[in-house]
Amino acid sequence: MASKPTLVTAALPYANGPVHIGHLAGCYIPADVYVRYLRLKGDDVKFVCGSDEHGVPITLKAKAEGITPQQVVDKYHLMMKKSFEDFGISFDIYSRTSNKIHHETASEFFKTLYEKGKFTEQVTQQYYDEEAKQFLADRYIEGTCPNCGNEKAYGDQCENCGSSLSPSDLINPKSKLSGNSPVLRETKHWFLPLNDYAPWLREYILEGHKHDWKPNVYGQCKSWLDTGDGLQPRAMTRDLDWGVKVPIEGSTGKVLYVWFDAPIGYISATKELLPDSWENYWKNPEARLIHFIGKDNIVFHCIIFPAILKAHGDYIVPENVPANEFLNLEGDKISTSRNWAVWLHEYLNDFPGKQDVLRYTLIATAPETKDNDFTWKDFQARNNNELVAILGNFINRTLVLTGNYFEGKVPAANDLSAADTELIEFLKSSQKQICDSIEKYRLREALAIMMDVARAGNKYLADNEPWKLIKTDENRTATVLKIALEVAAHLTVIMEPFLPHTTTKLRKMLNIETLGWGKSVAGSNLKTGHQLGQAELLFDKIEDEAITAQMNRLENIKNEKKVEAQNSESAEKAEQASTIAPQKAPTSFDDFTKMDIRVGTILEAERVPKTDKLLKLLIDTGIDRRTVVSGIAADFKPEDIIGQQVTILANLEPRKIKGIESQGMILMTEDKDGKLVFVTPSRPVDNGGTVR
Ligand code: B3M
Ligand code: ZN
Repeated sequence: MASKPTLVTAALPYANGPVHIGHLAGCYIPADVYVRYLRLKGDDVKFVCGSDEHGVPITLKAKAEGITPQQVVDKYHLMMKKSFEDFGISFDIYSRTSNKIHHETASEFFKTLYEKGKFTEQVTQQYYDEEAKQFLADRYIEGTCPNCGNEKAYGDQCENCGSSLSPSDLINPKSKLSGNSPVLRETKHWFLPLNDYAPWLREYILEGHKHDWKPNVYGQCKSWLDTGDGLQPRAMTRDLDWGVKVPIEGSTGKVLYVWFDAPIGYISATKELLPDSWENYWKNPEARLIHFIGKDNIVFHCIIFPAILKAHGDYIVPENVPANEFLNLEGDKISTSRNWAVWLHEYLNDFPGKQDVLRYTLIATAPETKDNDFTWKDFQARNNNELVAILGNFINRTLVLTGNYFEGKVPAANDLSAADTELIEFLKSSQKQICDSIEKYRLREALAIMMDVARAGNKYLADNEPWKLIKTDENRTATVLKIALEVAAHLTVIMEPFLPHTTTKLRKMLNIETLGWGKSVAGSNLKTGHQLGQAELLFDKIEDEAITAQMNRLENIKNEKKVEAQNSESAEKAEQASTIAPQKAPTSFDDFTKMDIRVGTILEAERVPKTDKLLKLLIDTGIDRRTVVSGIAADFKPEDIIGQQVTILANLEPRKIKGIESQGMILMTEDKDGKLVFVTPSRPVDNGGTVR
C-alpha cells in the first residue's frame, strides 16, 4: 500500500553564521534520521530546508561585519549548504528565502490573507531609535523579560523562557543600534489576531495531539494556551528595508515579519522542488507535515504558523513538531557570539572523514527530552569504546576471518544451533523495535538498539571463537561466519539512518546493494558463494592528543573571554581581575615550544570603528608586518602606543574580528586596578627576537 505523502522540514537556519553541533543535534540530524528511515521503507517522503535570509539577525550581522545583508546571506548560505552536505543531511532541496519563488509565494500568501480580511490594521506606538533613525523591530531591541527577568530578552522573544514577546513588553528597553533608550513613534502594521484562533488551537493541539506530540512540545503549548500567553494579536509586518516587501498599497518601507515569511519558505522550497505536485504535500488532507525544530522555535511552529495556515484555509497543518531541547558544550550554553561552539567546517578539518562519529555522538546524546551536554571526552569514549570496539571490531573480525578461511566468499550455513536461531530472531525483533522508536521520535533509543545488534554479533563471535573452531570443525566455522555475515548485512539496513557514510563503506565491503527496510530478510540476505569485497577498518581510534587539542582550544576561548571581561571598565570586574589566578594544569615543554612568541614593535594603531575595546595594530614582527586586533582600547590611546615594543604570540591561528583578520595576539598583563600593561623586554631588542 502506498504511504501517505509526507513532508519533513527542518528549521530554516538564519544565514548569519556557520553551522555548529548545536544546530545538527537540535534538528538536522533527527530530521535526517527520520527521513532516511522513511525512504528505506519506501515511503513517499520529501525533505525540505533552506537558509532563512531575512530578519534582524541578518541585518545585525551585516552591521557587525561591515558588509551588506546580501553579502552576509550569500556568504553563509553556501557555507551552511556545504556543511549539511558534508554531514550527510539528505535534503531533497536546500533552498533560500531570498529566491524569487519565495518572495512571490510569501507575498501571495500575505495578499490572500489580506484580501480575506484576516488581518487587523492598527496604528500603534513602536519604539524608534532617533540616532539611528529607525524603528526597532524584534532583535534590534533588547531588555528585561517580563516573565523570567532575563536581561537580554529580544523584542520578539525571550530565549531564556521561550515566551514570545513584543518590544513593548520589555522592561528597560535599549536599542541594539545605538545603545540608547528608544522613543515611541506611531506606525501602521497588519496584525494577525491570534486570540481569535485560541479555541481552534486548543482543539488542534490540546485535544488532537495530547498523546503523539513530545511532552516538552505539548507542555510548552499547553502552558501558552492555558495562560493565553503569546495569543495576542501579532504584527505580521515590520518597518525594515530588508525582507519581502509588503504587497499592499500604503506600505512603503515595510516588509513581512520574518516569522511570517520564513515558515512559508517550507512551501516555496517544496514548490521549487516539485513545481507540478507540491500541492500534494500541502493541500492534501491525507498528507503528513512534520517540522523538526529546536525548542526556541516551538511557539512559531505550533501556534503562529498553524494559525497562518488555518487563516488561509487551503493548507494542512503540522501533524507533529518534534522539537529537541538544547545541546550544551562542555557544560556551557553554545553561543555563536562567544565562539563557544564546535563548528562543522572546523571539525571536518580536524577529524577528516569522521562525520559519522559526530553523527553517532550527537544522536546518542541528543537533547530529546532535556538539555544535554556534548563533551570531547564523551565523544572520544563513544568512538573508541563503542564504534571501534564493538561495531568496527565485529565487522572487521567477520570479514577478515571469512577472507582467511573461505577466500572471502559467503560460506554455507549448516545445522543451526539454538543460539544461532536466537540471534537471527533478535535481528528481526530489534528491527521492529527500531521502527517503533523512530516513529515515536526516540532516536537515542533506536540508536542504542542498533548498537545492541552489533554488540550481539560481537558476543556471538566471542562465544563461538571461529578462530579456534577452524582447527577442528570447518563446517561449524562456516555456519558461524555465515551468521555473522548476515548480522553485518542486516546492519547495513538498520544502521543507514544513523551512519550513512559507514553504511556505504560496509555495503562495499560486503559487495551488496541497498537492501531496503522491508525487503531485507534478516538471516538470509546473502547467497552462499557470494564474493565479498575488500575488508577495511570502519573506524579508528581517536587518540588523547586530538581530544586535548580540542579541549585546549575551548580553554583558550574561555581565557580570551575572561580577559575581555577583565578589560571591561566596571569596578566590579576590575576587582575580579586583580585576584590572583590559580596555577593552571601542568603542560609539557613540547607544548610550550609550539608557541611562537616574539618581540615586535607597534607601527600603526587605530580604533576599530563601532567598538569600544578594539584597536587595529600594525606590528613589525621582525619576519613581517602584520595586523593584530587587540582588545586594549579602553586603556590605551592609539597615538600613545606607536613605537611601543611588545611581545606577540605570532603563530596563533588567524581570526576574523569585526571583519578584520587578526594575525596574532599581543601579550598583556594588568596592574592591581585592572589596567592593561604591555609585557615587553626589559630593554629594547631587535624585532623578531623569540621568547623562550
Ligand atoms: N531562522 C530561527 C533560528 O534559526 C529561524 C527558524 C526559521 S524556521 C521557519 O533559530
Ligand atoms: Zn523570559
